[in-house]
Amino acid sequence: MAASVKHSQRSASKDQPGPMMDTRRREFLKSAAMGAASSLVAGTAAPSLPVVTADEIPTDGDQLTWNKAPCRFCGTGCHVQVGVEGNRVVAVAGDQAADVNKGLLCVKGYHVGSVLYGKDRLTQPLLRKGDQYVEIQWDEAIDIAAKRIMDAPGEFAFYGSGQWTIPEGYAANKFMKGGLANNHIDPNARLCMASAVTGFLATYGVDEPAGCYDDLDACDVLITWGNNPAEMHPVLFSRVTDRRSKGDKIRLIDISTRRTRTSDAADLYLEMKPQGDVAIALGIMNQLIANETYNKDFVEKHCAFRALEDENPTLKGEAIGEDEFRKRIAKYTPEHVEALSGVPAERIIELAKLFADPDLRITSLWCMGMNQHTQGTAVNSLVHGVHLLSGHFGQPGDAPTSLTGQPSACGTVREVGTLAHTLPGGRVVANADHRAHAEEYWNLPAGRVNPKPGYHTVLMFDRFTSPSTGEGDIKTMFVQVTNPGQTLPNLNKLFNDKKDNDDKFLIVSDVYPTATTQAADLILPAAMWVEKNGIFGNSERRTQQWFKMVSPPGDARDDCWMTIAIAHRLFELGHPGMKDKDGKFLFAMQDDDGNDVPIWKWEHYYDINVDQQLFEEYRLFSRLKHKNLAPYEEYVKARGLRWPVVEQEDGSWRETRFRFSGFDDPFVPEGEDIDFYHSNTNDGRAQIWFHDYKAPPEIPDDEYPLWLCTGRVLEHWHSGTMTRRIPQLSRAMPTSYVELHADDARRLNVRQGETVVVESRRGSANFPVWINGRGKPPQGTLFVPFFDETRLINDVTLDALDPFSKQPDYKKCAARIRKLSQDIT
Ligand code: MGD
Ligand code: MGD
Ligand code: SF4
Ligand code: MOS
Repeated sequence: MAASVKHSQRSASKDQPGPMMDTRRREFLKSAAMGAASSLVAGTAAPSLPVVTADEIPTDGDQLTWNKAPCRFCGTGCHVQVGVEGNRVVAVAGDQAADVNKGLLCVKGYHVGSVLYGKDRLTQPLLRKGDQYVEIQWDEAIDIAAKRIMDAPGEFAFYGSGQWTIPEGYAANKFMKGGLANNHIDPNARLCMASAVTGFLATYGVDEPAGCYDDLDACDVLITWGNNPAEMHPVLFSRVTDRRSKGDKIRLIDISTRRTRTSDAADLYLEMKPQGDVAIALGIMNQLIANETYNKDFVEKHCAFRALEDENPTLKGEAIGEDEFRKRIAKYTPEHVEALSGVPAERIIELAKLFADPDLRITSLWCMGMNQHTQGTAVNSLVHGVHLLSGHFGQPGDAPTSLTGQPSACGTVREVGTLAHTLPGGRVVANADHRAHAEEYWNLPAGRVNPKPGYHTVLMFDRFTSPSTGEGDIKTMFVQVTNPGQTLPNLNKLFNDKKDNDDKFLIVSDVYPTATTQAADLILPAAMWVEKNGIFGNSERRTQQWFKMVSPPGDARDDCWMTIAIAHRLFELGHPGMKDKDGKFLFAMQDDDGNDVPIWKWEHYYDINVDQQLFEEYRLFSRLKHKNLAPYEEYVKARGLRWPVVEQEDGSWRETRFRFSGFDDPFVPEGEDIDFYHSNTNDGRAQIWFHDYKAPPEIPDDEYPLWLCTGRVLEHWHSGTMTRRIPQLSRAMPTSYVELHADDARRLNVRQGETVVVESRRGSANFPVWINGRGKPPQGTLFVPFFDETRLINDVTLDALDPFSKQPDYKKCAARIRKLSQDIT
């Protein structure tokens, strides 16, 4: 287990109490944050918020060097100050100069330094020989990977991550789409953000939120649509709840399928049935129209109405008139919505009244509840539609905001375009002009980039591990910074077969042994976080840079280097795609004096700043769709900048907080209040969509009578590989569990703490029971977090997809519970 990293124990800013007092308060906050979990069986904890106060950075005494970095964990994008002594991270403090967190951190951020120091870090490349792994040298490892690819370049797939840094994702994307002319590259964010992307594209014609975190400082009402920011974006959430202690009147409304810590902090908790969000959004629009309380002026000037085509529906849909919209929405009366969602009709009317009030500022937040959804594209579009129809858009505090979860799901996946159908800068492989631009910037012969989208995540694994037809045309896969062996849905279908299939070759780069490395043929040890240079892009379009501060352990190396080294080996083997138009290596780089630097040799990788060179090249793409980025050097100075970042007459660089709003966005023409300048209808308008409610893909029945929802907890990060190695976090939340309603427990005759089997039509796993725990699911519903590799809930989950985003629904399927040693109860 990890050696603990100290936190600086000095007093915080001037309005906080002195050192002694402050330390005690901090300890109190820390223990309050974690108390619930350690008492898994003992009951509930106080609903205090899991945020720890700022530390002042010690400037005297200690021999520490301090440097800034974004936190390794969530999409909030807090900045930390990292204290290094003798090639070791020994202290971490909240960064008071950072706009996002102003010195605050949650428990994960507070302990982030310890992620580096788990005792079982991978330090040497490992090759599978039968049942054994043997240590090999890097040259051999790179050679093996390159030769597998060379044998069948079109049958190779790259599975990446929203935890890739921007240069890592950019290099992987260029290697695949520009080098191999193979679009089989997709990231884990397909499991996470894909429906948010399709929702933005369908509505505004361009991806990513218009608003930013400043909305949380200005809103009067905050609505959370089935997300739990109190645990998943804690510092961000505290930005709102802190306003209450300053006397601000702010109304928090939590719409959710189970009671969470976010519900505990809310003024109003509305419990909905799974998929009820679609009906609720339709119900609000129904009332705005029926009562003529929508914002006629805003709609007339800035919006158009749209719906899916009757036959062969597409993401673009077709125009419908306002009359047609009125006709279709008429059926979603409050009573009908109550029947579909379980939320009382009068509450729907109340929500509609809030949106009808032009004097309120209303912000909506959502995350996985709306994205991991077979109607994910629909519900994302509908919630944007509620804001557009009511005109709650484009002023500080009035915003529909989709949160991202991973530290760089926006930066590396959406902006760099590492999805199977995208190119950097918000562009797509299917568009000839977009391909031509990519070929120009990459100096490639015309026609190199393949117009056909590659396989999305679920299909990629289907074609690799357990093809529904034939033997599957993906023969070799490279997995970087993600752990699909634990986190894909329906693992028995999509992953577990790999273990017995020697024909397929799995290359995995990770920092620790995981459920995925267990099935790997070649394991590559990676450098992580401040062991390398990096850039992340957070939820509010903020791009954040950091420098390498310590060396990685043993022979662990940067992911970006691995990609470039494999590309260079392919170049040596004569793969034509690894050359540009002039015959030069795809990733050829020079130093300031114009000398070639062999960056594919590890000993030369840090002779120059590879991140900077890749970023400057990538920056060209950012200007094509008004996602302008500043030069690398600007990010070195700042605690992140929100794009579009545009150069001013005095040579300074200005970020944008409110996109499409005339008062802030430099791309809105002078004198306009709002301009949707990437409108799908080419007329500056956003689309208000109509979608019908559809039932969830699997519904409890006699055989599997319970709803199963899965998700996360405060202390752990996804598959737990990092946080379970941090003793403080692991002690606080040692094991996964199943949350169960007390009445269900009584009926099923199971007790608090007893281990039960949770099973579905696809598989099963065992969990201890937690009744009246941190989250409280309603009767007939279970909740299981997925961080525990000893209890794989994804053997149970469903792989049903949204038809447009191809994102699976991890939030609802039919399940049952039985006692470990008994038949079905
Ligand atoms: P989850 O636990 O995945 O969290 O952040 P969230 O989305 O906030 O989602 C659980 C919620 O889904 C439940 O509260 C439930 O109400 C809702 N839900 C279930 N069914 C439905 C439905 O039909 N409709 C709607 N609208 N809601 C429904 C996820 C985010 O967290 C992500 S994506 C990542 S990548 C990060 N991961 C992460 C982590 O692993 N640990 C911690 N501590 N923080 C994290 N932050 C990020
Ligand atoms: P992580 O644990 O974040 O989970 O799923 P994953 O991305 O699979 O995996 C990151 C891996 O990278 C870890 O194994 C870590 O040890 C390793 N790592 C850390 N730093 C580095 C580095 O610098 N280099 C390399 N090479 N490796 C590194 C997340 C996925 O899970 C997401 S994003 C979502 S939204 C889904 N949510 C979800 C859910 O809500 N419910 C259920 N049941 N399953 C889910 N799965 C999905
Ligand atoms: Fe890190 Fe997210 Fe916690 Fe901030 S809120 S400290 S980014 S885990
Ligand atoms: Mo969750 S991409 O991975 O934002």
